[in-house]
Amino acid sequence: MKMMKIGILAGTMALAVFAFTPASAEKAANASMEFSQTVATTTFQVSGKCGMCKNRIESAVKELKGIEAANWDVETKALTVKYDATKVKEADIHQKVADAGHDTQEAKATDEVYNSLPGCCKYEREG
Ligand SMILES: [Cu+2]
Repeated sequence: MKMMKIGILAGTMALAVFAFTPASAEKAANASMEFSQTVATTTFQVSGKCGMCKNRIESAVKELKGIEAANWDVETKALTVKYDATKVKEADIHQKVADAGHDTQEAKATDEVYNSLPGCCKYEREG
């Protein structure tokens, strides 16, 4: 008798899960639609010199949450980042780049980090 009760209970629970699945799937779809609408793009200048700088800058930025794409141009020194504005702020991206050793207009690398860069990466600093 006890076993039968458990069987019925399990059956009811399975039915309940099944019944709620379509609704939550719809919720998830709505959530991902909202997600795609929050993607922002920013471009700003980042000091650097070579391909090693490019790797360092881009990998640092990609360590942040919510980054969709990051590309730094060696010639123009322009960093373009596609990011989810609900997960990461533009100021965080500047800070992350500075923490990796590269100055931006809004965040400066510490002398310690700058000095630890390989010789080929030591860009001219303002001031
Ligand atoms: Cu470099």
